[in-house]
Amino acid sequence: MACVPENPEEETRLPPGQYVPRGRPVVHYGRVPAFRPETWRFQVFGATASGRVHEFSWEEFSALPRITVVADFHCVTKFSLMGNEWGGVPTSALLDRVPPAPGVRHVMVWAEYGYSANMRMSDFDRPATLFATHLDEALLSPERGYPVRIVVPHLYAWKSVKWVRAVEYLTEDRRGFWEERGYHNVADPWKEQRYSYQEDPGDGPP
Ligand SMILES: Nc1nc2c(c(=O)[nH]1)N[C@H]1C(S)=C(S)[C@@H](COP(=O)(O)O)O[C@H]1N2
Ligand SMILES: [Mo]
Repeated sequence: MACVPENPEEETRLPPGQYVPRGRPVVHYGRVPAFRPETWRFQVFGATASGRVHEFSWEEFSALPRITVVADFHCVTKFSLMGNEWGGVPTSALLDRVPPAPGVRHVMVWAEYGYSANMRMSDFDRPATLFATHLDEALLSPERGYPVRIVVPHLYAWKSVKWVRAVEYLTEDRRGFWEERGYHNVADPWKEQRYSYQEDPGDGPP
């Protein structure tokens, strides 16, 4: 007997090669860091327009404008989490507060313990890309990135860095943690850009 999806529309929302798992897997490399609001800082460094490093305390970061985004989430290991409601600070608010220098085309997002992911400024700057503090109206749980993770819903989920501590503005592209270890520099799930051997010239640093 053919397996007919209950809601055919849900199926067209799945990028090629992805499936919806039973549970809601948590995935990361290494340990879950502790959050200490007094010492926590969010740094913006690299090619800022001012030439200076900008730091937000937890209080300052919490005062930034907020949005809600409903989006699906696609891990390169092929599971997708559908219809997540993320709440947090849009990347546009950060770009307004700390403008990049004119030549910035790429961004590196840094987490606790040195995990990182690079992305094009055009992906960072999308209206649905945000620094999420909430998932489905609750504070993020520690293992999902509390207090802040970036969510880049239109790229594979390794770009959605948990426990974000810094954003680096780049005038030249550089590979992050998984991009250095054989994963695709751009990571568009609709094009199945999983591995670096699939990259076309121009997709990544030389
Ligand atoms: N800091 C950090 N962020 C990370 C990772 C990681 O190892 N460290 N793993 C990524 C990967 S591969 C995925 S699939 C998602 C998983 O998010 P989830 O645990 O909320 O499902 O987090 C991403 N963000
Ligand atoms: Mo992943």
